[in-house]
Amino acid sequence: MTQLPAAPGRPALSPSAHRDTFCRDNLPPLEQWPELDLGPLAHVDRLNCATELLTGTIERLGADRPCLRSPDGTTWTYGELRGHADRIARVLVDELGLVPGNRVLLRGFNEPWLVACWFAVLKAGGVAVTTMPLLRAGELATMAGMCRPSIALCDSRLLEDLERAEIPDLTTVPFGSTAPGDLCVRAAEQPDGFDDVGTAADDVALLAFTSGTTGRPKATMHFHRDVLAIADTFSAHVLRPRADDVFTGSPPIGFTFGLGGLVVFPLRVGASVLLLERAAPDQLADAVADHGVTVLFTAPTAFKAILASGHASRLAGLRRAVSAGEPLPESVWRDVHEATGVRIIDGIGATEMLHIFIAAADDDIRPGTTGLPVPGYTAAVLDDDGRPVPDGTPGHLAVRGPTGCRYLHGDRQEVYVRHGWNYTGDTYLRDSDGYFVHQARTDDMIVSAGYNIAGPEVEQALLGHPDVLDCAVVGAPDAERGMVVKAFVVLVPERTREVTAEELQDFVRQAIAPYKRPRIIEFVEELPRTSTGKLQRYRLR
Ligand code: 3UK
Repeated sequence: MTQLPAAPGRPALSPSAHRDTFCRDNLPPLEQWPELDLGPLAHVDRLNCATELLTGTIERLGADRPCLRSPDGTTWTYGELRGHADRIARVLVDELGLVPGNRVLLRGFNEPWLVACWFAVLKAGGVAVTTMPLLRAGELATMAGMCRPSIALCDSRLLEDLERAEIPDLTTVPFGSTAPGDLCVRAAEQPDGFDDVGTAADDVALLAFTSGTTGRPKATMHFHRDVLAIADTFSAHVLRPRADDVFTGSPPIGFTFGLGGLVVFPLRVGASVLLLERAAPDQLADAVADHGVTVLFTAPTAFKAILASGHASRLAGLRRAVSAGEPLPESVWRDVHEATGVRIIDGIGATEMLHIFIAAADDDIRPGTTGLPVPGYTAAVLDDDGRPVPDGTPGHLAVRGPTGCRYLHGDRQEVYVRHGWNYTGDTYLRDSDGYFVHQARTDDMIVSAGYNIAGPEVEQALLGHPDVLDCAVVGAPDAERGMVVKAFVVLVPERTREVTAEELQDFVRQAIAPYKRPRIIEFVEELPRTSTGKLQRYRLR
């Protein structure tokens, strides 16, 4: 076991429960970690987040509460979920030979068995590597090459791509069917109960891959402690869910936005979750209306699409709606508010930070800003040398708190972590009231004839036009100006009149400084997005 020395803000690691030392062996060197402000978790030495989220909640609130729901009416109580997870953990350990520290690749839709598998892996001291159903053989092979799983638990409907990935030394067990050999069948034959492995608070619990809007995935490493830290910061202080809430949302559990919003936050407080295998915007709106959902997690594009299809009123029963992944245009916030009375909580999060670190709810919300640092986190806007810039000036967003960036093998760690801060890669400004205002991904800033133009500001202006459904603004090379602003525009399908590029240019010129208007406009049917729903601006460039 590697014991690393302490430094200010970087406590020494506790003795690991992992017999397979792959994760500790491949942590970035301690001096390259961000500074951590652990808060109340600083003194916790042993911790298994699965024990806390299941047994901890059951001890406080009882085992009979509804926990996981499916649209077909299936409901598992907390006790049932723990029972399934215990029996799967027994299969993992007794039949598949899992030892603590082994990575287990999980592949499935958002549905109860995937969640049971995730808990089983953590109970057994394994490291969960949850992947998204949309990923194909090549991507799965790349990920497996990086994190070297020995076992894969895969939805029986999604086996094909995993098999085509031909991952060496991998035992794959399908789940979700009644076929002989299926994990669910094998688990049903196991006795009840399982003794959770007493992991260290700083043993790695999960490896999460970044969305890779530029196509190169990186694996981030998060501890058992971190899983609880996101519940005890963003969720406890900003979201403030109640035990009677019903959560749902669109992000895959393989994306940490979905893991937090659809597993960790509800289970920390004894709430229930409606898990949707398919959550296109209209299905999402219907699910909210039909199942009494009170807390929704999704991305800005889904809110846009729900508004465009005229179904926003289906969201009126929500107590909370969270938007993350991309900037939430102010017009979308206002339109949703007007149509439903719901005040969307915008929050910026990142895979490297595990979840959201700047956000605002209720009366703290200022539409058009992301909000304030989540209690437990500190945020700053810094210049290229790591010095704070004056309020109102754009610069690099830097954050720190109880969670932070640790790339597997320390690969490109020095790009994200500098001067003890996590640099998210976003250009932000802080206004005079301390609110953080998103400008653009730093790589997406457009420099045209000496002006700095933030693509998302132009996108917001375009979205104000009633016939614009979606758009993306990038810099296109230009001999005279260096770069010019170019917009890709998706028009509302059921528009009644012709829309020209000139009309949209004039419209933008009325809303923001004329030099920011798109000089080139291309009408397209749809925009390229990643499996986590993010615009791939680099593909448009
Ligand atoms: C961008 C936002 C403006 C921003 C994520 C919530 O998106 C998540 O993680 P990723 O690693 O991407 C991180 C980057 O996405 N971004 C996210 N939220 C916002 N930009 N406003 C926002 N509200 O560029 C950030 O650096 O895919 C989000 C929770 C967990 C997550 N992993």
